[in-house]
Amino acid sequence: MRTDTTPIVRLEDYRPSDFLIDHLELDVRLHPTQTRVVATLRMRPNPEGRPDAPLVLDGDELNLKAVSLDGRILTGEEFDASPQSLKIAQAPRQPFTLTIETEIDPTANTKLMGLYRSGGNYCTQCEAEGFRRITYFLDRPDILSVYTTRIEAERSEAPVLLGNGNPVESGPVEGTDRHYAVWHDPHPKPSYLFALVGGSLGRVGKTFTTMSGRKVELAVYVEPGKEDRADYALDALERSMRWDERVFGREYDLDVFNIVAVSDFNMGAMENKGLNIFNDKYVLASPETATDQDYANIEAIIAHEYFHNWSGNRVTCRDWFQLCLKEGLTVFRDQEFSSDERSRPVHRIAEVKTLRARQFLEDASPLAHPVRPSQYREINNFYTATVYEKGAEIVRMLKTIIGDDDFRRGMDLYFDRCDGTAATVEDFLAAFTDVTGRDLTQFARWYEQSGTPRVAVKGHYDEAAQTYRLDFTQNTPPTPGQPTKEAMAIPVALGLVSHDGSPLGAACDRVDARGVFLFDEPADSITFTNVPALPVPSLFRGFSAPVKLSLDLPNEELLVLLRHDTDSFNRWQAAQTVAMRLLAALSTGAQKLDEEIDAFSEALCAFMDSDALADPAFAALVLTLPSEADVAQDIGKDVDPDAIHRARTDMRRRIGKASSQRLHGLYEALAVSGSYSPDAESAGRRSLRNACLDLLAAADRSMGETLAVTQFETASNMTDRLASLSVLTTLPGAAREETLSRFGERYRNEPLVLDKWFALQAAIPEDGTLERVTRLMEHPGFSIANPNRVRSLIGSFAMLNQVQFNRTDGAGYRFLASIVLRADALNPQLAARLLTAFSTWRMMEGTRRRHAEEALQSIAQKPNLSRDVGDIVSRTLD
Ligand code: 0A1
Ligand code: ZN
Repeated sequence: MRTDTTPIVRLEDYRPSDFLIDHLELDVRLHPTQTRVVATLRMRPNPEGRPDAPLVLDGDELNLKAVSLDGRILTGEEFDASPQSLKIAQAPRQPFTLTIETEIDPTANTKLMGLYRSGGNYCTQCEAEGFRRITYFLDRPDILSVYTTRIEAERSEAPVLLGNGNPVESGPVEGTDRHYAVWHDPHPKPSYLFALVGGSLGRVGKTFTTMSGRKVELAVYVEPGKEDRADYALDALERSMRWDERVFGREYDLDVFNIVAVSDFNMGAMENKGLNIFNDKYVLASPETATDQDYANIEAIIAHEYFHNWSGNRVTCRDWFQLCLKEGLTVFRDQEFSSDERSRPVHRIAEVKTLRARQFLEDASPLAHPVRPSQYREINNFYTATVYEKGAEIVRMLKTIIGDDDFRRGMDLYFDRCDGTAATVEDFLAAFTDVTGRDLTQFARWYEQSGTPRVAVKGHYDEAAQTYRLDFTQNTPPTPGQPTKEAMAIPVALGLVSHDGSPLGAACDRVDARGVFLFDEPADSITFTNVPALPVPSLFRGFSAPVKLSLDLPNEELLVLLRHDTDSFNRWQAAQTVAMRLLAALSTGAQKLDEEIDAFSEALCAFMDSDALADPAFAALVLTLPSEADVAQDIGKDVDPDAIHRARTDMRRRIGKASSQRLHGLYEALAVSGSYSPDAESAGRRSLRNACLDLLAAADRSMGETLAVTQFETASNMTDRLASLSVLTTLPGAAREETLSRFGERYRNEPLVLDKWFALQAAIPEDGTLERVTRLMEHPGFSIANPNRVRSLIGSFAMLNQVQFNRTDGAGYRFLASIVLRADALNPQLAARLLTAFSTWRMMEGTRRRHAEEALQSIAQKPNLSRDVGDIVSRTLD
């Protein structure tokens, strides 16, 4: 095992900074390899800091040129500088001005942190600790400063110069080909929210009038020539701003709001104050190049970054342990926005699918950690599904427990009270305690305790007494560093459903007016009275808590829920539970399931007859079986991905055969003519039609091939074209290869479309895919330096291709290990994220487990690993 020697940062060691920086003036002269940064810091000792502490500023790979204090250049004896820090032992005990000049090389910056170049443009990424790669600073989120930034560049190289806040002045630099722009951001902010952009960019914009009547200039900047692909993002921004005013009473607070799309970016996007920087994948959309899912993602991420203006920027985090304070809350806010803009139940199902696929997986893996971790080696490794998605579930549960009105009152109090501060999870919860008078101490465990709670429920009907009792127990499995667990406060939204769907007059005094029972003991029972016949319990409606439920109900009763529950989430869940039972049983060798599979197929047929056309998006979800990865997670140990793949293919075939007439009927009925629109309803029809195509192809390969090729040829938009190509990837043969190559040729100059093409091929569950992926790495459109390309080709292979990544000969694992090492030399964050594909290794059967361990060890033993990769590999092996 690798012993990691990088220091551990602990929450319990937090102490306020010894110095404060009230104002920062930055003068940045952009140059491809020798950018000069002059930072003028107006500082003072922090009254809450230590009185005689030295001043130690953070740096990362910096090249110091000069430093002066109150206008006097310091001599070498007066400070101690390295690329990693700048230390002044005898800093003044009263306000002072420190001026620091550094030189940086944005072209050589392949980590994409700090100032770097993307497609010839200059841009920055400072969260979490990138600002220290621009200048020496107290690079921690509780240092809030007012920033004034002057940016200067060659006019031909960077005609557009953008910074945080409002534009103040701009003009030529006399006697040169250079020009400059000055930006001032009046809102004190932490350094991680700093940004600048310089480059040649196209612009789309509009004016927005806020709720109090102020005018704001909105703009989206993209690669010149792609302006028409930015309209949807601009529209989503305007809708987000309106929604935040209406639903949370939050108004925007600057004269401009700029979004810039760049093609090299480690994450989805970044909420820098007034200057959001986006991965272009989440900005650019046209019917020809983007799918319905892309449009939905753009809308959600534009909203997410905008909502950070309050949840993250106006109220920021005291330290990085509080990351969920801004991320969980902001994910919750963007989920609510998308639910309001689209179909709430359909969106909820999509959220839960992601939560289970990513967060439940993480929580059951060696990388499990609390929503608020108590320690870290590398903070970049904590931008996780747990912090984001489970963090959002906590906010949702809080709202479920206290109700909509108190939730809004609590949010208002939190924003008002903490505005302009760097806050903690305790500050957040205190606002809700103060408006409701509720003690949230036990609820706060959701932030501290990792692992997914298991809730087991048993129902007992007493015919004579006409009562129905539900017995609940809960337990949370051990996770790294947490061998024992306490009971959680779990909101259970529930109801009883009769076998024929007729209303039941049952009542239970433990269930509140919103239909919620708060289950906060290790075990508890509740009893419904006035229950005339054996009911079917519908538990965790709307997925009211992020737990795993085990409920002793036969399949027939679950299928009653599919037919009659008033809660859409649980209708979908019922079908999924039955499908999962069948898939898990088939994968682990059960033979005699014909009757059960037939009964399930019949229920799906009945569902299609009654519901499919009424809500196509929902129907598409019901008709989609749990993924192979979901089944693997459900089985949990000694997993054989080949057996799971066979089981799922077989189930799809049988369901497809049993319902082929209906599927055909729907496929025909759902054909849309006319021009493409990305709205949720049209997207829903396309998703159902494509789900039908998938099942039809599973049932009859040659018919599937004909339909898919025809759809590919006649498609008027990327959603339908890609869906047909995706179906074809499941059908080996000449048609597949030919269609793939036509697609690759057609979009050879469209990197974001090539990403889809890479991803589809990397996920082909057949021998030969590893060789195909290796070949595609030589494609002119691929680059190991670009995160989108790497994630599409290598990430899809490792995360989506259960069968080929987990090859029994270990070649998939060795391949990933070699790529992780190559990527680590360029971009450690990217490498560390790829490496998380190994987090499932312990649940594999023995041969695969041994190969995976060897591959992990081969990484762990390499010298000079980045802190990012070193941290993930050591925790994965622990
Ligand atoms: N705060 C951003 C996520 C983000 C985090 C780190 C980054 O550095 C590479 C970039 C973006 C968000 O939640 O959208
Ligand atoms: Zn965020």
